[in-house]
Amino acid sequence: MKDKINELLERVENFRPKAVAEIEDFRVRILGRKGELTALMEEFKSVAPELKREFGQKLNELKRRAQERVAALRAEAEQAAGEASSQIADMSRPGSEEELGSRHPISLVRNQIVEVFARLGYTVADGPEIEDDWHVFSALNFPPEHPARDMQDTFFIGKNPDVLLRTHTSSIQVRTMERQQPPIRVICPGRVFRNEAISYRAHCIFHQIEGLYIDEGVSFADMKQSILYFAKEIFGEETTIRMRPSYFPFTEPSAEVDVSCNLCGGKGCNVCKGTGWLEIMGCGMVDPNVLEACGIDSKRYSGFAFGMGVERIAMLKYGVRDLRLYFENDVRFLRQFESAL
Ligand code: 2U9
Repeated sequence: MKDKINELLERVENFRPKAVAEIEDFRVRILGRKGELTALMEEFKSVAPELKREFGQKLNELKRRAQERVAALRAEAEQAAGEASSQIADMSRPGSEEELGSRHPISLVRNQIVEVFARLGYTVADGPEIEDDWHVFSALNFPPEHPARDMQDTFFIGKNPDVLLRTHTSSIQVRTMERQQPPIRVICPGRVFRNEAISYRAHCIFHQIEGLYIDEGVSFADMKQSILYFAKEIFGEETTIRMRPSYFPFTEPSAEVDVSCNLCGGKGCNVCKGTGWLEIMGCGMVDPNVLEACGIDSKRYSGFAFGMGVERIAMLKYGVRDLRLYFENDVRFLRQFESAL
């Protein structure tokens, strides 16, 4: 019996509940009517009279220690619960800090470009990413055999050759002209899709911004001045531009626009490959065939259009060497633009 008392005493002292409910279970198991201590009390009745005093004292001690332990554990649990609930109720506690996100560099640059043209009176127009042949190719004077119409360059949806992902945002301008007579001054930002191998300078999904200005008497000189203003606003006041003759089905004459390299000031470096110039966009006077296809009188009206890749502008502006970084969402890259407006 002595061993049983000692063993139970040890268990009482070492009892560490993992949950509040275990305290009551423990009390019932030891002190309850069918508990271990009650059983020992029963056993005590048949103890020899000369041992009764010693065992009686030991049993009383065990009972006292078990009751004290249960009371102490209950008090501890109540205090912990009180602290938790008072923490919730304390309205003066400082709140936990919310981590703020930041704009993606492509969004930042798109917004900057749109703002520059908004200052020149352009409004933003939008259109569908899934398009038809007319709005992406035919209305824009693409001949039937043009390579851009090929599966190699354009993503078609299913087997219907008239359902495709737009390869440029020009389809938005076509839709604008179909809806509205001049004067038209729109800026069209959006995602475009081309069946291209992904590399440091190309991606199958990228962002374009195109612009269109149509009115009576709009000239190539107007286009040059608008693009010079844009270049200075984006790359700095000291920036100069040059135009090189080019060809697009939808503009005639057409040109490619370079800005003076803002890294070397035009002297030549590895970014501008020693030329002092960086290509930023294409532009041209809207081909009369395109105006007519969209229901605009080409004898009365003329206009210019331009187009650029936002990733390319953002690469040149921020010195990013690999276009794939814009699509990987690595926070170590994105955090570098947190403070940009
Ligand atoms: C209409 C009429 C004319 C839009 C234009 C360009 C020149 C051009 C490229 C730049 C790099 C596309 O992202 S890129 O590959 N764009 O060079 N785009 S003129 O001309 C239009 C558009 C719509 C109705």
